[in-house]
Amino acid sequence: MTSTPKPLREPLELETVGTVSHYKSNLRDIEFNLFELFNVQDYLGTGLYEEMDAETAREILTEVERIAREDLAASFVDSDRNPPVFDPKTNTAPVPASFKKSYDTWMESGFWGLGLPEEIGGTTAPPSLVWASGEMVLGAQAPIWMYCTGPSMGSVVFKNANGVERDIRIAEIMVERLWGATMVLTEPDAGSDVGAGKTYATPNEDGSWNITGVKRFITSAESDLQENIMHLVLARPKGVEGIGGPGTKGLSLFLVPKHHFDHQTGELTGERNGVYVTNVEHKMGIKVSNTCELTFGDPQVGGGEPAKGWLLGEVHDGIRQMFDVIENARMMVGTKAIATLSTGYLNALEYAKERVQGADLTQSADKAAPRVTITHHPDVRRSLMTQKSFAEAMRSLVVYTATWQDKVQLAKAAGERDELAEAVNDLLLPIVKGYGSERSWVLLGTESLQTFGGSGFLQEYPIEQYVRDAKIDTLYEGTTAIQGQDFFFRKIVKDQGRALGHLATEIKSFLDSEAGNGRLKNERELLATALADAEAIVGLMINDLMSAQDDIKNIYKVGLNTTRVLMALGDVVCAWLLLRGAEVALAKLGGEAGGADKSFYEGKIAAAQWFAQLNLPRISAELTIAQATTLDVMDLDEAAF
Ligand code: ST9
Repeated sequence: MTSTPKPLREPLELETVGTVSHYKSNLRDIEFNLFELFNVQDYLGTGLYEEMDAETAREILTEVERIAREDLAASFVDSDRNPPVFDPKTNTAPVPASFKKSYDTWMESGFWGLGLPEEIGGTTAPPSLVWASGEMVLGAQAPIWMYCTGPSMGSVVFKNANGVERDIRIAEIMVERLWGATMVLTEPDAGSDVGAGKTYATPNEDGSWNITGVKRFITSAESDLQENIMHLVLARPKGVEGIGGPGTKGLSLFLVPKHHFDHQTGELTGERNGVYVTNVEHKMGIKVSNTCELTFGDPQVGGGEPAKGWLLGEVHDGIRQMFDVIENARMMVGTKAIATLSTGYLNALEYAKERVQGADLTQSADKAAPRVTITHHPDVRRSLMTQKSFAEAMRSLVVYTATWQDKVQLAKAAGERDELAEAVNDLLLPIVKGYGSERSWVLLGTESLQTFGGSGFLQEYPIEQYVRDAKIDTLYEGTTAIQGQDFFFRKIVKDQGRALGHLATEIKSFLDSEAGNGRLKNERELLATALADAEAIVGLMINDLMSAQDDIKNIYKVGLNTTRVLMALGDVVCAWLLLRGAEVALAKLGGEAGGADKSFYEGKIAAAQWFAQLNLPRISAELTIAQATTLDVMDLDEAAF
């Protein structure tokens, strides 16, 4: 007898969606990371986090999980099949009703305020809790998170207000009135190269500026979800001596509202500002997330009004200010990708446990042998364990990175700076974003979808949408190539290897320990070799960089290996985190763990061993490839490609 598990939803009735959720969370593993591996309870309930004890944090996670699975996931399919349609006459692109309902539920929950400063209406919470709960929102319906970032961008305005009362009040209004907000960097000819932007700003006598130009790929720049949208815009001051030079350092950050408002009360004045959405892109995935062309101050567009903006903090420090948004958004994109792989894996697992196909390989010669579920087949097991190990490794990576953000926040609350925590967080961010998105997108396609066989290609199951929705994660907020460059040039070389050195020391102390009571000996040895190989890749790249002082072309050799070193160190860090988790799991199994916990811990150990055995030996090959780097491909005539 053969069986095919029921498709997710059919028909796509709004009333029925939500009863079966596409989203499969892994709250058990999220809690494992927070409370068993990284022990955040040690600082919850005290000091800065006095109001946020471990019990409250667990309650929040449970409720966010429920909302994500039931309410946010409910609009996942409908908002993909019925995406917003841009109306060029009104410059609008309203979202579907199903999505609005999900959005309203999330805003009513108040959880969007987690981690924002209390001074502007937020709720103090450690970033580890914010990203742990964020994973579930991003896995269930990521565009909700993207549309609701007005308050968090308000916190960037607050942070950078530089004592300017007007801007502090604007930040408060953005939170009070739950406005939308956007990050506006990209232009048609300024993508990765933000410093090539041409949009310019000229000062007005009343202290405002007129912005002129066209921006592209602006997320959430139009919808009917909020009464107003505050655009955070990079533009180059023009005609003012001493500012507005070339490159990123000549950019300033302006607050440009969609509608004018009273800067004291926040009430809309009824006047439209001259910033209009002039196109909404047709995309491969996350279709409900409006990706807009945004035109500023064009007399031919809308009512032809000037686009008025206000300089943030009255300082011309735009790129640094914008990186407060970008860093958060890079963490968000990595977490989104990883969350999608996790639900992709859990959907594939559910399918594989039910799908009956073929005989067990040991009985393949017997054509009458009983058919078995595909979890019996070695290649399916290989695939499932690969998905599980990466999803869990990268979840650990996200939570681990966020615990460094906790340290930054705790130090700040104590009136200090934890420079090591800042540097380690900076080092880990391109791994979360670059490595996390690459591994997730590839595995969703090659393994999660593949587990479903031909059914994975159908829209009855969520995986094809996951694949479409996850591809963007390797592209926006800095492509993988940008992450690799950022990782090597800025986070390793500019940092003089301090953060990397700290991480390597932590990994080495794990290697020198008796972690795992003999059970992880082989994996510790694999990790030791992989760490040495990855360090050797860094070493040879630094040599190439030094030799570029004599022969500048050698910098190409570095550029040929920046993505390689990002991925190699991503594997090393992930293996280490999984093995640390396995050590905890072994200790629990040696104690009282039984029932579901026993299976959970056994799964943690198996995933760690699998990950180490499968991925770490490959880093020796990466070193060999890096050692063999030549300039041949750079010397090749373009015509030969
Ligand atoms: C996009 C939208 O893709 C995607 C959708 C997003 C969804 C919306 C949701 C958003 C949620 C966010 C909410 C926020 C809430 C926050 C909450 C907080 C609680 N780290 O090397 P240089 C700075 S948008 C920090 O010379 P180039 C630094 O100031 C489009 N700072 O660069 C530096 O000066 P210095 C995304 C960094 O050669 C200065 O930049 N687009 C970092 O001039 C100049 O540095 C991109 O991501 C860093 N890692 O320019 C652009 N790096 O050195 C990708 C640089 O003195 N391109 N700075 O400190 C790049 O990143 C380029 O490398 C480049 C190069 C533009 C920086």
